[in-house]
Amino acid sequence: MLIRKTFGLDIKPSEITPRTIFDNRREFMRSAGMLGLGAIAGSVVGTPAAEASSSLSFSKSAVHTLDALGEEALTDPEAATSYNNFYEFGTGKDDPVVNARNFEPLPWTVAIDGEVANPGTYDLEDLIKPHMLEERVYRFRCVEAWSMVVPWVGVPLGEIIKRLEPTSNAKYVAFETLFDPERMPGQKRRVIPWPYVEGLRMDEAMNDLTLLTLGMYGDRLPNQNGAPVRLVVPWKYGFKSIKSIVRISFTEEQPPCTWNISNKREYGFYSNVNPEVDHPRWSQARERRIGGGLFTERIPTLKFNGYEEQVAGMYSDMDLKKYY
Ligand SMILES: Nc1nc2c(c(=O)[nH]1)N[C@H]1C(S)=C(S)[C@@H](COP(=O)(O)O)O[C@H]1N2
Ligand SMILES: [Mo]
Repeated sequence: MLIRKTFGLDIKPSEITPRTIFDNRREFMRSAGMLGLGAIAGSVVGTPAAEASSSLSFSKSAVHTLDALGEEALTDPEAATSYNNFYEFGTGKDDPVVNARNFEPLPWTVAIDGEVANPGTYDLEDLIKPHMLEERVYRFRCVEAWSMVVPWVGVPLGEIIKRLEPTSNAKYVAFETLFDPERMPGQKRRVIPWPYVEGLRMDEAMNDLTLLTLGMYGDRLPNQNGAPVRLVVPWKYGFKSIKSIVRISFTEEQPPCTWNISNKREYGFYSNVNPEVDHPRWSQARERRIGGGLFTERIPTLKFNGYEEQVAGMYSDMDLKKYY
């Protein structure tokens, strides 16, 4: 069950840090016995048009809590922002936080094209501004069997898609990461085909859980986590949650996906979290929450990462062993 709470709070981004938000939240969780208090900055000050694209500010904020998470602890933000997969900044888990340090994500535009009534190149702020920002605490499960629980901040992708008005031919949504080897030095080596691409079926893209994400822990996305805008698809393995998106295309055919192209046998298009279907080289039955130290016990992985109630209906007539 989803509980939606909305409220407006006017704090300037400079007045909050991820750490204080995190600590306040833990304090609140302890006292109220639940997850869900938080706010992302909302200050739309009369920014001159010429400067609008180098800042990101929003007038509204909201909190969206998944009560299914119960009292599961949030992952330490230190861990969630320093143990990353982001090959554009290196293949090691501790590479992105170092190599993305000088990446300047703003200004940022997103190209919208394909089977859609409102194509164009949108400034990120213009794409987001008409919508309500929400904070959502989601489990996030990498295909490599580590996981985390993160308060993301963003807009349900479906709301933006509705505004862009896809045509009746649009069956899929494709996403593309920035390709700029000078700014993303990992792209100087062809470890995977560049740019990183991903895709969702239209109903998956429209599902209320799918979040076009701009922040985490009450602040903007750190570069290593996919600044300034990424996808978070919590019932799928982490690689579907593509970072630093510069293009969203509406297509009739199933679009290519980076890991599926690179290794079809190991990574399918759907990639729903499924403890019953092992990766060819390891079990998917259990996972390790990051941030808990070396001896953290592995916990059972949940089907659809625990979001079965919200998403299983989309796959009811599909053999999930075949469509992995
Ligand atoms: N562009 C791009 N997006 C990406 C990746 C990447 O290498 N490049 N890695 C993916 C993988 S495998 C995971 S698990 C998540 C990791 O997100 P995090 O660093 O915020 O935990 O990002 C996904 N999105
Ligand atoms: Mo991953």
